[in-house]
Amino acid sequence: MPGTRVADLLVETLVTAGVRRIHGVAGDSLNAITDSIRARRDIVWAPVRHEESAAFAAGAEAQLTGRLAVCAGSCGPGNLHLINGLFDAHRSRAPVLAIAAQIPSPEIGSGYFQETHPDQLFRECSHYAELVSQPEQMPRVLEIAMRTAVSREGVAVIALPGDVALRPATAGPSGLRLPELRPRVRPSDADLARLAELLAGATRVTILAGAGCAGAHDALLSLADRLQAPIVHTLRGKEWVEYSNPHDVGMTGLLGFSSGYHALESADLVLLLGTDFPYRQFYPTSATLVQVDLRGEQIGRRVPVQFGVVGDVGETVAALLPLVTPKRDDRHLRAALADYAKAREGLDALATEGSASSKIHPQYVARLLDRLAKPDAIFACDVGTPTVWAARYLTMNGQRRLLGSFNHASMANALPQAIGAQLAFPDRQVIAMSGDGGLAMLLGDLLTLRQLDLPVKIVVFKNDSLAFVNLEMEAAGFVPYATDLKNPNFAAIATGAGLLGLSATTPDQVQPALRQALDHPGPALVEVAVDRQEIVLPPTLDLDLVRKFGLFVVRAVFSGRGDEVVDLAKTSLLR
Ligand SMILES: Cc1cc2nc3c(=O)[nH]c(=O)nc-3n(C[C@H](O)[C@H](O)[C@H](O)COP(=O)(O)OP(=O)(O)OC[C@H]3O[C@@H](n4cnc5c(N)ncnc54)[C@H](O)[C@@H]3O)c2cc1C
Ligand SMILES: Cc1ncc(C[n+]2csc(CCOP(=O)(O)OP(=O)(O)O)c2C)c(N)n1
Ligand SMILES: [Mg+2]
Repeated sequence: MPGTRVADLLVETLVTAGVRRIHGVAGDSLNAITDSIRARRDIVWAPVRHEESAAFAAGAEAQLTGRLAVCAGSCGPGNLHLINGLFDAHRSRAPVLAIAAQIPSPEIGSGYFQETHPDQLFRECSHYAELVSQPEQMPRVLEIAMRTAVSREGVAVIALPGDVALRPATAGPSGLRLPELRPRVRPSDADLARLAELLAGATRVTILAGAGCAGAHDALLSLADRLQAPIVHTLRGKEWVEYSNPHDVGMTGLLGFSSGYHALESADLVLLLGTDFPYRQFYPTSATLVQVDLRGEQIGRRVPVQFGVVGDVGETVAALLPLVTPKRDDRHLRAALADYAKAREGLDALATEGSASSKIHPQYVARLLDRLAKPDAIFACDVGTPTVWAARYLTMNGQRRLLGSFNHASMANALPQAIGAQLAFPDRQVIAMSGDGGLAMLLGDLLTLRQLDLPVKIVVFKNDSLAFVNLEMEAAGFVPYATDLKNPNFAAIATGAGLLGLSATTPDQVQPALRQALDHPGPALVEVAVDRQEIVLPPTLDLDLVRKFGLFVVRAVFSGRGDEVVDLAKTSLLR
């Protein structure tokens, strides 16, 4: 491409690799890139109002499509704003390329206006972060970054000074095609035989299934069937594991069900499949632990395991199945399923409309949303109590998707993730479950919905507080402080921003408002005044014990005293 600029080469390389948009906020140091995009029809600039939203949107796009997504920020503060969303993408293993424009190259190192060092700044939230200091590095450095993001599943960053982007390219495009298919990774025959032997020697096997089970639903169920094993899932495993699953006994963890916890605790062997479940307190204390993970470095990371194998869940289970002797005794499975039915009943009892004068239960809002949403809806839930309601009341079905900031746990993720989701899937229903704190944090990007004409639906759980933090404070024995929110009328703000803005303040208004919003062809926001006192505790116990146990768990988890949780569980409070 003689006569083209480095920026043109960059854009051409992205397009060839299948990239169709760059999320970002324009800026002087990005001029060459935006100008290059302006002249083309096969890629667009997707403008947001805060670069953090751009990174979250790219992360969402990458998680939903499994393909490389791209975001960009101008030099200094512009790309610095990307950082939180990039951490989220990286920890979610989303292949994202961030283009961090840099100050003019002759000024680097002088403490110049807006000077930062993106190649150093983003090191912690990326697999690769390099400065392009001369045209001769392009397109090679860009291609290395893209390949790294895709094959190592995470973030890669290139820092590109505005002046270098404007200089003539010295090479043509290489026609890079990104690897799309995963290699088939399965353990050795000897490892599979050992795995089968351990399974054969156990009488009560429970499977803990995580995000690594994506695409392995059938294999997972066949294995569980053969082992008469209940399947407990993690939050990131929910969308891949829970649906059409007669072995499902719920989630474990702080927001999980007591049945999930018990199914793990009462097993004599727990098989960890594609999970990096972080809370050590919730791993069983006496069972043999056996782990399958695509990445060797993940094995035994949370708790010591007796045996671990490197492999893709689907491939490993398929190769293992012929070696597994079917188990006949189904007592462990039956007990776990009965436990789960009880826990589920307890949760469902909380998701009711209540009397006309009662406050709106947030669980009811989530349950209604679940019922009213389309079979292939994409949900994004904010960190805070919306994560709890999503985990407990959304039903996945193999088509629906659930995004959150599950590993990084940043607030304000839902709206920008919904933006990325709707751009990638214009014809699907996209629903953000936002906290009032979370929505306010990146409120500016409400404007993006009109700017880009994205029919995203936002449901705001308006509890006038940072409720999740409130709960943490109470649980840890603090007097709640600094958690009250003086909220605006979000529906009016939405209306002012050109959205359909609705509010529900009594239980009977919730259903009509949600229906109207979901049926609306454009973007819509429904603020629901939910009860802020709603307790986020494991159900199935009488109220007093729920309080005691729930608060105790919260306290123990957040203070790291997990052994006490286990001790408490041993006294059978959970039963
Ligand atoms: C407020 C809040 C509360 C939360 N409470 C809970 C809770 O109570 N319970 C809960 O479960 N989570 C909870 N979470 C989420 C939690 O923090 C973790 O994000 C989640 O548990 C991780 O799930 P995972 O282990 O399945 O996914 P990841 O952490 O993403 O781990 C996936 C693992 O699978 C491996 N892998 C990927 N692909 C494959 C493959 N094809 N084959 C084999 N291995 C593969 C990866 O290498 C990795 O080790 C909460 C989050 C928030 C924000
Ligand atoms: C960026 C960021 N800041 C602070 C926190 C700590 N934090 C976790 S949940 C939460 C409250 C969220 O409030 P809101 O969005 O209103 O949801 P609620 O729990 O009230 O439903 C806070 C402050 C965080 N996780 N991320
Ligand atoms: Mg709130």
